[in-house]
Amino acid sequence: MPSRVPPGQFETKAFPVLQSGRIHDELNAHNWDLEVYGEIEKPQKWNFEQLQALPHSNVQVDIHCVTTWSKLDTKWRGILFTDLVKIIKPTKKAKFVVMECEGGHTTSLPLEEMLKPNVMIADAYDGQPLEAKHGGPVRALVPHKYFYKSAKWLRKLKFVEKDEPGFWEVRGYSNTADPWQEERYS
Ligand SMILES: Nc1nc2c(c(=O)[nH]1)N[C@H]1C(S)=C(S)[C@@H](COP(=O)(O)O)O[C@H]1N2
Ligand SMILES: [Mo]
Repeated sequence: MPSRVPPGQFETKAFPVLQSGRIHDELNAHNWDLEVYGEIEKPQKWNFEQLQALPHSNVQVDIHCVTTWSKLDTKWRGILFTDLVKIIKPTKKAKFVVMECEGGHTTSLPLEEMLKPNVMIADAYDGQPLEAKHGGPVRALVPHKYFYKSAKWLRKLKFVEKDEPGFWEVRGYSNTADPWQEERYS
C-alpha cells in the first residue's frame, strides 16, 4: 500500500499549534463573523449562529505541516467549500480566494483548489467546537495542501481575479504547497 505520509514528513499523534502571531482567544461564537465578498453574486456576512444554519458535513483527512509533521485521520465538521459557492455564486472573474484572518494574516489559493474534495470552513474538530489554539471558532481546512494554507481565525473570504500571495508565501514558502510534490519553498 502506498504510504499516507508524504516525502520528508513524519507521523505525529500530537496536534502541534503553530501561528505567526498570538492565539486569538478573544474570538468566540458571540463576537465572530465571516464576511464573504469580491467577485461573487451574493456577498454575505454571517455570524456564528447564521453559519450553523448552513449545510454541514464531516470529513476525516490527513494533514501535513511544512515543518514536517503529518497527522492522520483528523476529524472535522464544517461547510464544504463546494456547498459554500452554491450560496455565494462566484462570478466568471473569480479565479482566486484570499483567506483573511483576525490580526491581518492571509493566505490564498486558486478557486479550483478550494473546490477540491474535503476543503471546508471548519467549526468543529474531533466532535468538539474548534478550540482557539487551533483557529476557533472557525478556520479554513485545505487538507491537500501544506497546513499553512488552512487559515486559522478566518474572518473574510475575498474572491479575486488576480492572486494576492499570503503571509507565509511572501516569506519564501511555496504558493502551490503540494505535500506530495514536496513544494515547500519558492
Ligand atoms: N491565522 C493564521 N492561520 C494559520 C497560520 C498563521 O500563522 N496564522 N499558520 C498556518 C500554519 S504554518 C500551520 S502549520 C497551521 C497550524 O494549525 P494548528 O495550530 O491548528 O496545528 O495553521 C496555519 N494557519
Ligand atoms: Mo505550518
